[in-house]
Amino acid sequence: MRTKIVIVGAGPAGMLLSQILQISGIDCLVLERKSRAYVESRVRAGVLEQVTVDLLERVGVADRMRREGLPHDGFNLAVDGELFRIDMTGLTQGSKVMVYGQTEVTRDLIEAALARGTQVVFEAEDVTPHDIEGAQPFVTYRVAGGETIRVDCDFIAGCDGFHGVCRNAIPEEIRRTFERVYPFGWLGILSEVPPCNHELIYSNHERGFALASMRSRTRSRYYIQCPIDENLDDWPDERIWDELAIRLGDEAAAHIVRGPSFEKSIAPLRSFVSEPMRHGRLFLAGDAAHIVPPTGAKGLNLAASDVHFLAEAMIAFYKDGAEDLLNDYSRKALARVWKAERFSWWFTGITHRFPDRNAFDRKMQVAELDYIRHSHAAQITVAENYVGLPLE
Ligand code: RFL
Ligand code: PHB
Repeated sequence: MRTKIVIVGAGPAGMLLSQILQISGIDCLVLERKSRAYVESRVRAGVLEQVTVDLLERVGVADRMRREGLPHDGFNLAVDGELFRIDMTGLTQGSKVMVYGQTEVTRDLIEAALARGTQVVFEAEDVTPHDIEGAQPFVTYRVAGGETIRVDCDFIAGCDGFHGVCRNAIPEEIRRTFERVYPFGWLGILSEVPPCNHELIYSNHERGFALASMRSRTRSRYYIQCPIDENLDDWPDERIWDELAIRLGDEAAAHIVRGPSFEKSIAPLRSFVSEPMRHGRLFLAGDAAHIVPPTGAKGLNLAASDVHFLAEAMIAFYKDGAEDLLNDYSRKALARVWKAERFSWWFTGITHRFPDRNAFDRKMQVAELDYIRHSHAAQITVAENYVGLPLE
């Protein structure tokens, strides 16, 4: 079997890439380890930058997002329960973000891909890239324990997330990794109740960070910082609601509507980058190459901007054989990745409680948030990063 590009992973990075290529007339095949139902039910990010929205528009997968997504032009920061607003749209040249769940983005992308006839193999086992340093790379996989299938291709796109196989196909002596693991996690819940505020609230509280987010006008997403080894059984819904009410403060708590959670999980926080993002005929995109802590809502958006750069490079290659964009992919993508890493690390640093920090450090956090509250210049910096830096 032969195709131009084998895409490993049917997450947002892989599915977006497949759709841009398909529309551009470039054959591709997507190989996904999990089932369609599993991929479509993973609950993750919720905030889309304009860059991501534009890409979804471009591949014709924006109808439901336009109908059901919530455009936001501001968000709130809180210190010990006192809120102040960052007017994203007023502080940038009119930029907004779109609140629309990653679960929905993935569903829309998979549905569109299948309708368009894109080949997506779910439950592909033992997916393995081969000969990435040569001119004729190929990928092998199996379905339901059957025979090994070989797919020859021009390029392999490693969109297989942090636990995928593609990153490790780059020889160890070429790869450099940079990492910070945070000594806490986020306990997140989804509940079918109206959000406590029409905009997000990121709260720094003595007891730890809290975030009030949403999926729709009737569905709330809340997070609280917790120890990484916390047992979910110790967090019945009532305890989570009580903690949210304290950490988000009286003003927000007055509007919290409690209800049963229908999803509850703890996510670890990590900053991670693997360089380079290209080796030979293998290109990495999204979580396969980098992870950010979720505080800046950048993970999914970085996956989308990587795909933008990679798709442009592949389209140029098939149009007139030009390799300069392919050669520049890693540099270009990493320049944006590192700036989002910096923002997510910084935002995590000023909003969370670190077990090894003392009362002085907390005073520094409060002073920094107070500075942001009263400085137009500081607010512009926060807003321009939050809405997403330009692609160049
Ligand atoms: P994904 O979404 O992880 O998709 C990778 C896909 O590759 C498949 N795969 C393989 N397929 C074939 N063979 C193999 N050997 C394979 N190994 C893996 C996987 O099954 C999967 O379908 O990566 P992608 O496409 O790069 O997208 C990135 C985003 O998903 C990610 O950045 C964000 O979701 C990160 N993230 C969050 N970002 C935010 O902006 N806000 C959030 O609130 C937020 N919450 C989260 C998150 C990531 C989490 N993870 C990864 C554990 C919460 C969690 C729990
Ligand atoms: C979410 O709604 O899941 C969400 C929103 C903002 C973040 C992280 C997660 O920074």
